[in-house]
Parts: sequence; structure tokens; C-alpha cells
Amino acid sequence: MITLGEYIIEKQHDFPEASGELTGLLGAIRLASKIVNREINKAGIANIIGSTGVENIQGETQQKLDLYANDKFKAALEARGEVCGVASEEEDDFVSFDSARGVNSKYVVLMDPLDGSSNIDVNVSVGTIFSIYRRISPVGTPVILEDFLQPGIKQVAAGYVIYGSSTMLVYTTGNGVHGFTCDPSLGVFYLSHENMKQPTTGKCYSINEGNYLKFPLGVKKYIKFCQEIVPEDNRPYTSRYIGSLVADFHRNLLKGGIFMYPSTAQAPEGKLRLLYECNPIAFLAEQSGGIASTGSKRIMEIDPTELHQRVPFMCGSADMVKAAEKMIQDNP
Ligand code: AHM
Ligand code: MG
Repeated sequence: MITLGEYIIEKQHDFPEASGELTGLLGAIRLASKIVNREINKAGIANIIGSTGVENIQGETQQKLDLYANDKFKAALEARGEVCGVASEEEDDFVSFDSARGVNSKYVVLMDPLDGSSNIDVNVSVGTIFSIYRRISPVGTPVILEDFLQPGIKQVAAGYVIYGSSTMLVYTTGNGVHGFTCDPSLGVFYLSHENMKQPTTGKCYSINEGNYLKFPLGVKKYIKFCQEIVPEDNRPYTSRYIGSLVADFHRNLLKGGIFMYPSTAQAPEGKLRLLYECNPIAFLAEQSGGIASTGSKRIMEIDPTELHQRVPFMCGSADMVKAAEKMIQDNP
């Protein structure tokens, strides 16, 4: 039984220049995820479900647990001193950690502290998504916006925590995707899924079909393709949509499948955020053998222009994403 902490230290040797900072940083994420996990498990009995009545900068109502998770992750990252700043889906602007240790550290973290948070009220899986970059501004100075506006290919590490029927932490540092399951009695994450590989095809498609009439033609055609009866190609695929990106991605990672949140007539850039959701999930998708795309462009090659930028998103099993991309490109 290898713990997450032991595994990270063992893998640190893969990076000759490693100084232990990334190890410390992942340790902070592990700690905050255990605190958030404990709170989520009490959701029905403590006064923590429901909304705060406040909207975030993107006009979405914040849930109490959105703010709780945001505070815990921020506090753990600041206290550990291995991060010079964070950007979060729940913060208007990036946050600079200006302590002596903070300004002297080289990493920034971008996060969606509690993704799919409206699912908590009904006891459905939610997640935390994180993305880690090396700063581009000089060490020893406060962080700047450009430290956060880097394309996904510059990620040093990314991952998520899924608070599901069991709690798992899944991450990559560019050497495969590794999953750890939390033993709730000990509060310890153990290696349970080493080097996860997403099947090249699958039987599941995940999309909010309630938006069907608003989708671009290529997406509509792809949905119809998924529903056609072609037994030799495993079609019709099964429709599975939890409405919690981490949970939908996690299922498709293990079983094969495609997840899509395309543009709609009302939201030409879709809903999901490039920096907090799409880039980290894209890094994991690619590291497990899958693909993540807007339909016409690799997600990780997009140059971000603003913190809360949204993009149309599809990811999953390579053959399925390629088929969807082709249909979208053939039907502009
Ligand atoms: P959130 O970050 O505000 O929780 O929104 C992101 C979530 C994703 O987890 C999920 O894939 C999507 O929103 C679901 O949206 P919809 O309800 O429009 O299908
Ligand atoms: Mg989210």
C-alpha cells in the first residue's frame, strides 16, 4: 500500500531539478481536499448546503460550500508557502501571496474549488480541479496577471479530487495519470489506479441534451450519430450526464467515452472555463491517451486572454473525439 505522499516523493526523482516545492504544493492540495471532503460528507446534517445568495463574477450564484472550499484551498496553499499566487473560479481577480516565502516561490495554482457544486444539495458527486504553472515573472516579486494567462501546454501538473461514492485524488505531472483512493477511516490516500489509460473508444456520450436545439449543426449531427443503431460500432452509445464535469470525466476516463459542452446560440463560448476546468482536464485527458478540443483546436494550445475565459469543450476517448471533431468541421 503506497500512500499519495510516498508516491509523490518517489516520483520527485523523475525531475532532476526538483527542489521539493511541487511535492509540498501537492501536499497542501491533499490536506485541503481532506478538509473539504469531511465537510461534504456532513452536507445533510450541518448548515452548509444551499446558496449564499451572492453571485460570483461570472454571474453564478455561489453555494456555501463553494466559498468554504475556496477558503480552505487558498489557506492551505498560502500556509504551505510553495505558491506565489492563486486564481480561482470563485475570486474576481487573482490573489497574490506576498509573504517572504510566497513571493519567493515559483508556482501559481488555478482552481475550481468545488465544481458542480449545485449537485451537493442532492447528494451527487462533485469535485475540485487544479492546475499548476511555473510563474513567468521573476521570483522575489509579486505575481502578475501574465503568470496565470499561460496556455495549457505550460502546465507543470494538474488534477482533480472527486468526492464520490469514494473520494479519489487523480493527478498528472506529465508522466501519466495516477489515482489515489482515500481510506476514510484513516484519512489517507492510497495508490489505487497507477498509470490510468483511457480506452481509445467507448460506449458513453455525455452532453446536456436539454440544449439540443441551441447546438451548432455539427454537434446535433454527432448526437444523432451516437444514437444510430450500428451494433458493430457499439452504437447506439449510452447517454450518461451527471452535470458534474469531474464525475463525467472520471467515468469516461475509466470506461471510455466522450464529454461535450459545446457552444450554444446564447453562449458562443460554451460554459466551461478554460483555465480552471478545461486546461487541467485536457492535460489529464492527453496524459491518459485521450484528446481535448474545442471541436477545431487543441485546448492546451489556446493562448488565454482573460482569467475567467470560457471555451467550447469536448474531451475523452481519442477515436470518439476525432469523429466528433470531423462532424463539427464538416458542418460549420
Ligand atoms: P460550476 O463550476 O459552476 O459548478 O459549473 C460547471 C459545471 C460542470 O461540472 C458541468 O459539466 C456543467 O457545469 C454542467 O452544466 P449544465 O447544468 O449547464 O449542463
Ligand atoms: Mg466549475
